[in-house]
Amino acid sequence: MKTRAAVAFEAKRPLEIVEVDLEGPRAGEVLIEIKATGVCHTDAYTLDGLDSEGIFPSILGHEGAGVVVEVGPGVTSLAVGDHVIPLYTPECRQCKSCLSRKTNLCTSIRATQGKGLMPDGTSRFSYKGQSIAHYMGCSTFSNYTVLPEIAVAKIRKDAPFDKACYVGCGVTTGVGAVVNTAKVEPGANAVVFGLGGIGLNVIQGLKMVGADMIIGVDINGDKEEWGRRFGMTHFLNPKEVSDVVAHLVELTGGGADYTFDCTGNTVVMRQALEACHRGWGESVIIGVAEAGKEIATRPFQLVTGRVWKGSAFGGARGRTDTPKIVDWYMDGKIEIDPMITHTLPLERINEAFDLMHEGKSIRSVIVF
Ligand code: NAD
Ligand code: AHE
Ligand code: ZN
Repeated sequence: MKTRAAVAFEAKRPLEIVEVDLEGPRAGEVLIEIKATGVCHTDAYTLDGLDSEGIFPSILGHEGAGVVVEVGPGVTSLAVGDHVIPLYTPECRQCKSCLSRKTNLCTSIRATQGKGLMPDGTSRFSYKGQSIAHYMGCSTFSNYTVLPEIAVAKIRKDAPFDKACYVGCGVTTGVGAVVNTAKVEPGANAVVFGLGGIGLNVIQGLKMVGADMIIGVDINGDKEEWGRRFGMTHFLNPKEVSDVVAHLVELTGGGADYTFDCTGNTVVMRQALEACHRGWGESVIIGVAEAGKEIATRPFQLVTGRVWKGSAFGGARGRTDTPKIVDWYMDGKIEIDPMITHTLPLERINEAFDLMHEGKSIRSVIVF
């Protein structure tokens, strides 16, 4: 079939809206009509050529929601008409990682996914006879896309697509980092670095679990109002203090119980670790750093009890947990609507990237 898609032909070049060819689902795969997709900073990072796994040409996008329109042979858990969220972190429930119960990082199809291919080693997308790579196993910047059944979460039918799509990455990543990765307890104090589409979800997760002091840090002063809207109690603009770590240690009476990096900046990651309380403070890295960047700190920081952790997709097991997060939204436990600052048609998708880079959006959602 033909489908309209925003194609990343080359790094650092705007996406082009073209009609691409899409092959139907093979065994264990489903065809999904994408109804809406968010634009995450990770899409921008790959488009900007900063991703060591970046492949061009490809169809980016990994924060979608849509409807199953065709199922391939052997598919048992999904049916035509199901409302779904594509998962860049699948959940096969059979691999070593899934069975370990220690991680959400299902490894069953990670190798082909990282190469922009379906599990059988081929792409379903092409343009003028040239193969186009899938992205993070999702390619939600296409009106139709194909995914393996194990990488699709079935959600309730009354959830609006243009909000539910955000659960496909940003909401789950932020709230999940608090609930699943850090397991923050009521009364804890926490610092969140970077108040964008992810950081604000960390803040609302902290509020939800009853954190006491919730400090937001951002170089964009406009983000203070946004943070306070979702439960932030204190704000710090690093441009206004000489020593960010010393300031935060002082403010928290010795250091934070939990810190979260939602910037992808390795200097900030170090600050986040060092702003943790001696003996027990835990720092969770969520931000994705540019290819070639490395983190550093004095080992003494860890010897004296601070803990450095990472979190991918909020530690969520996609097929099991995302439907529950959609329920939390529908039941009013978490908010999504105010964070979606811009809703645009596919033809205007490059504006979503501009708005993000200019710090003018929290989340832009593309509707088909
Ligand atoms: P965003 O652009 O919406 O927000 C980033 C925020 O960080 C902005 O408010 C910006 O002003 C702020 N910032 C930038 N540099 C800063 C600095 N030096 N100090 C303080 N604040 C600073 O991006 P987003 O969509 O929220 O994504 C944030 C990061 O999380 C990205 O690196 C993205 O790739 C990553 N991410 C990771 C996962 C995961 O599973 N680990 C999932 C989604 C996104
Ligand atoms: N490809 C990059 C790593 C990118 C990365 O860390 N991705 C996160 C999700 S970001 C969503 O917005 C993730 O889930 N990582 C786990 C995984 O298996 O990719 C690189 O550095 O090569
Ligand atoms: Zn994302």
